[in-house]
Amino acid sequence: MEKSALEQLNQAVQAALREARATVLAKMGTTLTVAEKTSRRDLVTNVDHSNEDFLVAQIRRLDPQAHILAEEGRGDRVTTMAGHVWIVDPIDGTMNFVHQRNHFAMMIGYYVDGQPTLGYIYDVMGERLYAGGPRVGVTVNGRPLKAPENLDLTQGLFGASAPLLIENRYQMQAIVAQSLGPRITGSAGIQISQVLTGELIAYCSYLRPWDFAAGRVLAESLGLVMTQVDGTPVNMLSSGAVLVATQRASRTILAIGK
Ligand code: 2AM
Ligand code: CA
Ligand code: CA
Ligand code: CA
Repeated sequence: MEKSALEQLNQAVQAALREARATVLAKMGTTLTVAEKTSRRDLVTNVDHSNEDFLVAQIRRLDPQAHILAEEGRGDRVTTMAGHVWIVDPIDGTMNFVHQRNHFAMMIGYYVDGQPTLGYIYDVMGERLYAGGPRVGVTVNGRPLKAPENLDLTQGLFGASAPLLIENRYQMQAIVAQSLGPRITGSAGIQISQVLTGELIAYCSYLRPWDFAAGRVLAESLGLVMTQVDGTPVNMLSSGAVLVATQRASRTILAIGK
């Protein structure tokens, strides 16, 4: 794709996300319909559904060749990364959305023949839209975002996930012990955005494709590293324990986890 076409697409997706934010804010003033998916800790609301409907329709309008993988099932059955693949999480941090009315995000990742191309993390209440990709650069609310400093694990706060830390999977307690301390927000999108800005040195959690697709595009565009916690590459079509970190922290963490 021509760079100018990609830049135009980037602006159009950001406009769609701003429109989605306004609708979500309006719906937060009404009574939410909340349902359990697999457990009492795994929720979905009418806003997850309606926002996914909206985002999927916008993507189809902008890219008639889109294959869409969306968390709540509004998209297509995507079995290959060939062609134009869009990966959508309409509300990331639904538990926070329901119980805090804060600390949740919308996420979209766009891959062309498997190549990270555009990514979006929208911190709705913080009103921060992280957007871009390797060819167009990364912005926050339209202003260029500088790559975070390449600090090591001992020099930063560690974005953890409660289950991995409590169950001490992948030596998580030893990893956290070397950092300046753990932080747990309950939204992969918010925590990955904090790695993009350098507020966190790393983030590690068991995630599904829509939890990490957008973050991978943005992280790699800023010189950060996203792999599985065993050091193998992430697979965009399956779940895994995913680590996103500065290059130095990634090396240190992968060595501890071995
Ligand atoms: P979600 O809100 O879009 O489901 C903390 O729960 C983080 O892990 C959130 O980003 C959440 O995304 C994600 N997550 C992934 N799988 C989950 C599950 N089975 N239950 C709850 N959260 C899950
Ligand atoms: Ca969910
Ligand atoms: Ca999610
Ligand atoms: Ca979600």
